[in-house]
Order: sequence, then C-alpha cells, then structure tokens
Amino acid sequence: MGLLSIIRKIKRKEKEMRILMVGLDNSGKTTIVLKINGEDTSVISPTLGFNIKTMTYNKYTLNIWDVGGQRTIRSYWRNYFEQTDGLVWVVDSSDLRRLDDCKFELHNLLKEEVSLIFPLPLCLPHS
Ligand SMILES: Nc1nc2c(ncn2[C@@H]2O[C@H](COP(=O)(O)OP(=O)(O)OP(=O)(O)O)[C@@H](O)[C@H]2O)c(=O)[nH]1
Ligand SMILES: [Mg+2]
Repeated sequence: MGLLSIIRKIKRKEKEMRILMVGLDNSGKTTIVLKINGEDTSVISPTLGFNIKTMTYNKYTLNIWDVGGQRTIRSYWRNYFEQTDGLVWVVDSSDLRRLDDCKFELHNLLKEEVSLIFPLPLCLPHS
C-alpha cells in the first residue's frame, strides 16, 4: 500500500486506484463520500461492514472503500489493506472527547504496512 504501488500503477498506465477510508465511528466517512458524490446525506446510518463507491477523476477511476469504524469492528480494518493504493484517515476535529481514542487507533494502524500519509484538512459544515 502507498506511494510505491501508485508509482507502479502510473508506470503501467493503470487508471484504477483503490482508496480506503477509515477513522472512528461517526467521524463522517460516509458523509464525506456521499457529499463528494453529490448524494443525499440527510439519512445516514452507521456502516457495519463497508460501502464501495466508484468515482472518476481526471480519467482515473477511484474505488473508495468506506469501512465502518465502530470499536468492535476496527480489528477488521487490516483485512482491507491488501491491494489498497491509498488510505484516508478521517478525524472529526469537533469531537475533542475522542481525540485520544483517535490517536490510539491511528498509532495502531501505523504499525501496519502504511507507507505514505498526506494530511488533508477537510471541513464539513459542522466540524
Ligand atoms: N463528523 C461529522 N459529522 C457530521 C458533520 N455534519 C453532519 N454530520 C453528521 O454526523 C454523522 C456522521 O456519521 P457518518 O458519516 O455515518 O460517520 P462514519 O464515520 O461513516 O461512521 P461509521 O460508519 O459508524 O464508521 C452523520 O449523521 C452526519 O450527517 C460534520 O461536520 N462532521
Ligand atoms: Mg459510515
């Protein structure tokens, strides 16, 4: 996962990327994916497994894997790492009470094979 796999794909002129979105439950992952896709966000329920959304950007096809973040299912995140090209870690900056929890989970994740992280501040209307 990470920069090397993206470079390899670009060299092979592959136009399909797999992006994994993870973060604590209720951090806004599904909301972000739906917003980007121009879909209704008025009724959203917690993700229990995962959702896949396919989008196109600059001739690239992005398969976005939006994975549920509830505590009981976080241990399954690693099952999605294989063949993932990039990872987006979503933080709800207004949820100060759970920032330590968020930090702990991110540290756990970084022990796995994650080779590249871009900080990408995203502001939802209520964040
Ligand atoms: N975190 C966040 N949530 C917002 C914001 N604005 C609205 N929401 C609402 O807060 C909830 C966020 O939930 P989801 O998008 O389901 O969060 P999630 O990260 O996908 O949660 P899981 O699927 O349980 O992992 C939704 O009901 C949103 O409509 C915002 O600015 N930040
Ligand atoms: Mg969700």
